[in-house]
Amino acid sequence: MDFAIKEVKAREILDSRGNPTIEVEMRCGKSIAIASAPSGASKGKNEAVEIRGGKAFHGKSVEMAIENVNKIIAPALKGMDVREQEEIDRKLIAIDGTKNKSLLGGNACIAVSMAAVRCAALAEKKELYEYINEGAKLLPVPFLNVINGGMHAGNSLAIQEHMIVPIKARSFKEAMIMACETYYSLKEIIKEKHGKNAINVGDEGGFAPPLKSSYEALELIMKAIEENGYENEIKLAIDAAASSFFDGEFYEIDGKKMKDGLLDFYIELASTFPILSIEDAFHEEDWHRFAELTKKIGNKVQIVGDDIFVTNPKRLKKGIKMEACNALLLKPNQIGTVTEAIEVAKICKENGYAIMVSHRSGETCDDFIADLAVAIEAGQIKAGAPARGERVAKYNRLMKIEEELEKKEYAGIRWKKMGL
Ligand code: 2PG
Ligand code: MG
Repeated sequence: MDFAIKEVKAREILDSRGNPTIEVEMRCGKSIAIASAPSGASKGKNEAVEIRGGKAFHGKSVEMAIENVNKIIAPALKGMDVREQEEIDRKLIAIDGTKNKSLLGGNACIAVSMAAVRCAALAEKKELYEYINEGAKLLPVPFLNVINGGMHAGNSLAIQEHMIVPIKARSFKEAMIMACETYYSLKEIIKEKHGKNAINVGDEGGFAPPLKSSYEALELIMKAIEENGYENEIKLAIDAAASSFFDGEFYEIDGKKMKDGLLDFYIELASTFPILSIEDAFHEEDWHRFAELTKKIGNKVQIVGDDIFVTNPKRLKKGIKMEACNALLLKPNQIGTVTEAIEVAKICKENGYAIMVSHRSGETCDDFIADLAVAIEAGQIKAGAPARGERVAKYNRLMKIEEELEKKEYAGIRWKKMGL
């Protein structure tokens, strides 16, 4: 068997917002793998840098990142053993030489890194999740964003994501059935209350009704859950993405300006609704408020760090030390290589942090994160609403994995141990 990398080439494709992104094709022997980079709208300041520019696409072209793959990365990786993922990723890190992949581009690096894992799995004739972890069997609980706000929607909701979490399903498939049924009901409820203009969807496939507050949004979702009789099975979660409504001094949310009051706002919200997880409750440098929230309600609510950690081991370690959160949002493109993302997951496990693998608001139909979530036994994944091709690609892949696995477990069962 020939495992030497023969060819690496990149091209420009479009993501779910019509923005250009990078797709990488890698070949070793007869195995050809492709992978593409997703892209965020509510990006953390400390994420790996996406290289964009030029005239086309209003300056958003990724041609320069593509050139980096074709002219710099490809010759450097040629001949390397595709199974040596760490060596491949270390090489990318070394060539780049910056703290935030700003020379090669985080978008170039992650697409190459993902293509390499996939190519190795193909060459070994294994499924991707199985190749990364032979013993993987844990299907994640899906977090489905059914009402979009913030930077993902054209409405006035400050909170970016209002999610349903079918923790009490018996399998991943059953979780998806419950989620879809709730989603259909929610559509009817919104239509009835706010008219048919209100059922258009946002970037992640959730509805984007013209609501004024997240209380209203969560009430509508609760109604949809109750109509289906799932009030024991489905809980709620939010991603505030609070950096996007912080003006440097105040948080402006649901028509009010707050500072310390935001902490009480979340406590109140979590005592009114069955919320089991709150992500990015504060802006990305508000470490102390994160720690205070975790201290106050972290025993019953998962406090997830996204922009605050940006899947970066240094920032995660600081957070662990400060007890800022109790969970991390894992987005491989925030750090730029699969090896580093897996390292971050390891640090989480060693320190009792939960892990939620995540898509980006700008996505392609690449389903890499579905396999990754199973492989690292994250137990949680968020990939948007059960609508729009780039969102369901991940959920469909997980249903297939569930069907394939002989020994399997749905992570909802594990959450029971946390009293949820
Ligand atoms: C988030 C993500 C994904 P974006 O904030 O968690 O939902 O959004 O990709 O825009 O950063
Ligand atoms: Mg987030």
